[in-house]
Amino acid sequence: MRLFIAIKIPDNIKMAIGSLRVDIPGARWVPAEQIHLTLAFLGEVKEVVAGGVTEELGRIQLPEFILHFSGTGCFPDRHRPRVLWIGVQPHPHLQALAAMVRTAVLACDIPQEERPFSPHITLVRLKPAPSREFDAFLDRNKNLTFPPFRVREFTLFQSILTQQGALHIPVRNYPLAAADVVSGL
Ligand code: 2AM
Repeated sequence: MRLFIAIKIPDNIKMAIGSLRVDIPGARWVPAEQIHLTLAFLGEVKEVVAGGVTEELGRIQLPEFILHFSGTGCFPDRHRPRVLWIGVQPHPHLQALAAMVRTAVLACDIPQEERPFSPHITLVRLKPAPSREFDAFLDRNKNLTFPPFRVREFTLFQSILTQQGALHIPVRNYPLAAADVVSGL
């Protein structure tokens, strides 16, 4: 099974993000209902390994925290855009969560990329050819903000690839501790 670990985004923010959709040549927009914040991508794993991941993730202990999304940007850069994203303001608990998830995944012998965790919300995947529409979108949305939201859990997802695109199915939610909430502001 193909797995990844992510933070779900509340419906009101997914709708607000979904409403940004405009015509950009070569762009494939992530369907609004699929928008998420990826913590780790596992790829194809055997069912027995998936069982181990489920167990390791269950050991993670971290308090709830508040996240803010703002602005837009692209990977690898504005001149060769492959991914257009919405920015996530840094938060120590988010970094800690990503690090703990990474440790849990590595403990199950699933390789992870070396590059540092760079939190983002993928909005568009596109051919690396900037266009007037693409530039206009980035300029128009560079100061975009969304209501903050409290992260209460993270989720192990299965991704099923179909001819209509990927289906993301939550396998298990892992609650964070409802302790003192640190806003990170
Ligand atoms: P991203 O869009 O946040 O960058 C589910 O498929 C998620 O896993 C995607 O949204 C993507 O995260 C990440 N992902 C998919 N394929 C990947 C790959 N080959 N390498 C790394 N991350 C991948």
